[in-house]
Amino acid sequence: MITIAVPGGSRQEIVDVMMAAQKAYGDNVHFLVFDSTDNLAPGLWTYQYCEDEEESVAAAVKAIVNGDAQILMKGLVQTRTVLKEVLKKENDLRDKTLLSHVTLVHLPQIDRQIMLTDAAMNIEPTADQLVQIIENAVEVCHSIGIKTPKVALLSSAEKFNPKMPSSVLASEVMTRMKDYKQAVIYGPLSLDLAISEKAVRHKRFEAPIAGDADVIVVPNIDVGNALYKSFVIVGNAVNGGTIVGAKVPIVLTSRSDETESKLFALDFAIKQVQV
Ligand code: COD
Repeated sequence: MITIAVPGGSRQEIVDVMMAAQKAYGDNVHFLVFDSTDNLAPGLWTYQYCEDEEESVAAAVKAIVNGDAQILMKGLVQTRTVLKEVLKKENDLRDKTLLSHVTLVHLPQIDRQIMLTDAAMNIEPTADQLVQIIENAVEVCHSIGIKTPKVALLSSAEKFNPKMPSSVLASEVMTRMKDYKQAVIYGPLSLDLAISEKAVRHKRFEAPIAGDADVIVVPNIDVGNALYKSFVIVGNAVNGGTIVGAKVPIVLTSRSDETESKLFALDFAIKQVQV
């Protein structure tokens, strides 16, 4: 059985997710809810009263540290509060040097799943940090069965432009990862050439990644966040976001995500735990 600690979990939109998860997984999942109110049906989950958001987050992270839960899922609390608690040295939850955000995106219009990183944690990564972000995402790909993922370094154009920061960043990452064997890394690449085979045909583009990227690596959080939200709002995508590189996966959903997206994110985290 997998136990999931949920700070701010007794709010209706989170209750909906937990009920959907119990329908999908039955007794294989159990929730520990930390909140100031309890509107849950008794027996379905374990509730612990907490005075406020900070206390809920601290108690949920403590449940992870003590080994009482294997996944942390953000309820209706601030993302920053969760991330800051997870990063506290005394909690010793860092597994890799850098924690990062990986979103599994189901894009119905091209009938594909891709990963997007980092749309929610690292604000302006350096080239060295981007290498770690890529390694974290590749590890996730391996854990869900993608053996040699294709990793596209996003920019606005495929041609190197020394005046364009994302282009320079992509080129620096390419240099650092030239001997990397666990994935195909390629950039700079524009979004269309990374994920659209139609655009590739149209532009007669040829490269190790040509419309078939498994992972989109963004140069900074603003690009990632805008892409995450536009995939959902205009692309009808279902997104599942997790923080990786910690000792347990952390499910980070956005308040505006539908129940389906939140459940998709939880399912993505469960797959990572079941390796
Ligand atoms: N991985 C590992 N350690 C880290 C990371 C990381 N990604 N980020 C910071 N640390 C370590 C630092 O090395 C340091 O030891 C300590 O944590 C504190 O570092 P600060 O002072 O730079 O970090 P904070 O606490 O001010 O901020 C860390 C956040 C992750 C909260 C910050 O980067 C942030 O606000 N990110 C965006 C979160 C957000 O708002 N997302 C929602 C939009 S989708």
